[in-house]
Formats: sequence, structure tokens, C-alpha cells
Amino acid sequence: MMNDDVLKILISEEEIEKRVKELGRQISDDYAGKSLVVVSVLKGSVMFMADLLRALDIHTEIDFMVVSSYGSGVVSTGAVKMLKDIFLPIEGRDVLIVEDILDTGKTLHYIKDYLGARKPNSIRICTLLDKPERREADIVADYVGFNVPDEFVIGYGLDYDEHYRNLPFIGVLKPEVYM
Ligand code: PRP
Ligand code: 7HP
Repeated sequence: MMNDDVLKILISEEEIEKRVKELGRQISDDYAGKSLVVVSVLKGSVMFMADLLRALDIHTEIDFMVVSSYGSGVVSTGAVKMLKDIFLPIEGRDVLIVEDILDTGKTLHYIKDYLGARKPNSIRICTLLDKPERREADIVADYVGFNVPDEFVIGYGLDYDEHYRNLPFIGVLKPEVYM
């Protein structure tokens, strides 16, 4: 079974649920009385986006974008490509970008510049996971769920070679899975 490939669980389903609710409360307080455009970066952020949205008690409009920076392996090529843009106009709007993981930072650096060029009123980043040790681009998230060590993680949206996104926790795979 899929779970047999997991070496260890780093962040449990219960810990994720609790932290997402906290983030939702914090973001709702920070944007109280405002309406937010929430942009999910597919595909990794699907689970987090779905849960975070339900933890928000403010008016939102949602949109999705697809960029590609990774191949099928565990090492980033670093080249970011726009594959699907958002549909909503964002000029003058408050925008929150939702990501599953901030790693080298190249993806979010590119996205922030790309959306920032449309003159939103504000643009912030909410990432479930942050791997600060790996940072190469100058980018800081405004909301972070958890800091994680420099290990390749899977689950709750995050994949290895497109698999394991449907695990309900964040975990690390057994080395033999990569071989
Ligand atoms: C992953 C993740 C982030 C990015 C982070 O996306 O979802 O978008 O890598 O890495 P970086 O900080 O080093 O740029 P990926 O390209 O694997 O696509 P996916 O979301 O479809 O899994
Ligand atoms: C991207 C990514 N995808 C899955 N697991 C990780 O640890 C990752 N870092 N960057």
C-alpha cells in the first residue's frame, strides 16, 4: 500500500488541521473588512488551499495558476515557466498567494514579480511549509504553517513524481522509493 513507502511522518493530520485553522484566524484578522483574491499555485497547494479557504472568515474570490519549475525528480531545474495564468483582474486588489512549500524561493519570486506587475494594492504569500535552509531567491513568506528541515517531503498536496499528494500528512519517503 502507499503508506508502506513512508519512512516517517513529519507533520500529522491533526497538527496540520490545527495550524491551518490558526492561519485562517490570523489572515481573517489581518484582512478584516476587506475582500481578498486568493491565488492557489497548482498542483501542490490544492489540499492547503481547500482547507485554508474554509478557515477564512472574510470575503474572498479564488483563482488558480500553474507554473512549472521542477522536473519529475527531487532536484529543481530552477527555470520557472508560466503554464496557466489567473483569470481575475487584480489591479488595486489585495492578493494572497497560497503555496504548499517555499524551497529555493525561485517559484514564488517569479510569481510575486509576475502578479506584482499588475499593480495589486497588496500582495502577500502564505505557504504551508518553509525550508529556509534551501533559500536562493530573496523571498520571505508573510504566513508560514511550519518550517521543515532540508528533506524531501511528500503528502497533503506535495508529490514525488506526481505521487503521494493524497497522503493526509506530511512525511518523508523511504530511500529505496527514489532508487
Ligand atoms: C513545487 C512547490 C512550489 C515549488 C517550490 O512545485 O509546489 O511551487 O516547487 O520550490 P522553489 O521554492 O524551489 O521554487 P512543483 O514545480 O513541484 O509543482 P507542483 O506544485 O505541481 O508539485
Ligand atoms: C518542491 C518540493 N516538492 C515536494 N517535496 C519537497 O520537499 C519539495 N521541495 N520543493
